[in-house]
Amino acid sequence: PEHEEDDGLAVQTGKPELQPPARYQVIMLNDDYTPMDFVVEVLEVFFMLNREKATQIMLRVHTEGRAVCGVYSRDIAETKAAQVNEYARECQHPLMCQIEREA
Ligand code: TYC
Repeated sequence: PEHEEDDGLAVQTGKPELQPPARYQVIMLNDDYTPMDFVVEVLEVFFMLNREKATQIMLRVHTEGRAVCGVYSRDIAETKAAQVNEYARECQHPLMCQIEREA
């Protein structure tokens, strides 16, 4: 027939073409200058964490150098990291977030 149904598999590889959207971790990095209270506030406001969870993550960043604040679609992760970095800069703190694609 002239028209075949799309079976959802790529021609070359035979693998499914529709992948679930990739997930991205927003990772907060330690520094020597940003006040702990400021980091906790950022985690509460931008990642919707309660005081207890925000404090746990802040302390993990402080002791281990970095920690995951949340996992999102690429757009949301990029936006959250940019918002944190912009807000920290406005407040003249070196606090930084970056994003990493999950394996
Ligand atoms: N290390 C900082 C201090 O001693 C606190 C801090 C925690 C900074 C977490 C950044 O992402 C961070 N004041």
